[in-house]
Amino acid sequence: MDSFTPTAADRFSFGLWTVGNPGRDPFGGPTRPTQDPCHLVRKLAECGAWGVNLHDNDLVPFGASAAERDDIVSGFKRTLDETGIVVPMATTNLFSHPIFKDGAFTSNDPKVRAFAINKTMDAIDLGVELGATTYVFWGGREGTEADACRDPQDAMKRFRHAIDFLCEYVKDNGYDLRFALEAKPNEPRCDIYLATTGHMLHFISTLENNEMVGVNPEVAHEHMAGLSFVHGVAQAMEAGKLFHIDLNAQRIGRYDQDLRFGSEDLKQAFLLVRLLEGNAGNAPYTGPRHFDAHAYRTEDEEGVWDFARGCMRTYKILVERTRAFDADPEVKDLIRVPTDAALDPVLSNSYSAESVAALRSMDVDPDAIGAAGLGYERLDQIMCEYLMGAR
Ligand code: GLT
Ligand code: MN
Ligand code: MN
Repeated sequence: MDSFTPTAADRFSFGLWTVGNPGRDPFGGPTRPTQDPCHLVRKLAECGAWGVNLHDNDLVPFGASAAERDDIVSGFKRTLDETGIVVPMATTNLFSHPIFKDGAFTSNDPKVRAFAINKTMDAIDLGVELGATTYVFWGGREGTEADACRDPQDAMKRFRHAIDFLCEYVKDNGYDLRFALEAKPNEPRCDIYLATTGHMLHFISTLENNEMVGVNPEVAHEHMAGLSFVHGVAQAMEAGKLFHIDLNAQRIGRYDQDLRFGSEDLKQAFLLVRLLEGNAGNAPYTGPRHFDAHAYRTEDEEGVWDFARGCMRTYKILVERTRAFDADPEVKDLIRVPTDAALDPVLSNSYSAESVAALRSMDVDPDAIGAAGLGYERLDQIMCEYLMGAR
């Protein structure tokens, strides 16, 4: 036990599909046994996690009878009660069964779309029964290889219809549940619709019940596209739309690696934790810290728990490191924002004749400003030194 040992107050969660991943990949079968969900919950509790998330079929197999479902769910609920582990988020598996091979909500076939909406209503009921207040939509199969198969505009319309319909389902049932849409650029499809968090944010603004829909950005998914995850998350936070987050690690330009949090691109992880914790004076993110990551295929069960503890420990170490960075007087000095009594009101108030006059008569020397250094080399080096433990 040390100050980096996780507690329930940290609100760390894992998916059943993450710590339960048996190490299968496209080139080989499992390298470790499939674990019972109740066993995974007990082990998560032992490791200091607070929550567990699930797809409908992580718990209840596809095609199970109502009696089988109820039996499984009551056993799972008993384990949740015994361990104190909560279910903050739930989602639907709309990607494994062959019926979804060409998408779920965006499929050309009305039978597939209807099946997907119906499956999601059942999975929402399950999630709510287990206590979930966030519902994630990851459209893994909502995309194409042979792009001439449908007009992508129709895909947007169908996806919108499904989300609008399901928002009404939630309201109709009086559920306390918000939706979080998760973007991914590709894999398993050649191209997936709504490829980035930015695409999702605009799509949400077109929904009938847009106040109950936000985003669930994933580190790996934005990095696959070579984008800044921190900028995407910040845009979502600024819009009041960061409802959930999938933490993991990923090298740019590769398949979806879903690696242990912080194990690649530590600098981005540092900046992300700094943003989520609100160290730079911004409003912090208050939702669950969810790890959507997998242990290496090389690991046995013990390695899976090393992986889970590693995700949480790295997050907590980065909380401490980022706080130290922001408390450093030299850093404070380097990031101090200059003020200007005449121009600050002009730049924060809306358009007026006075503002135009103030801009027309401003006292700005472009050459002097252009010639002055900003000290960002020093700033970034200090950040690297905090990361390396040299400061
Ligand atoms: C799947 C995917 C993840 C999503 C999960 C939720 S399922 O593992 O790779 O990114 O968050 O559906
Ligand atoms: Mn994810
Ligand atoms: Mn991923």
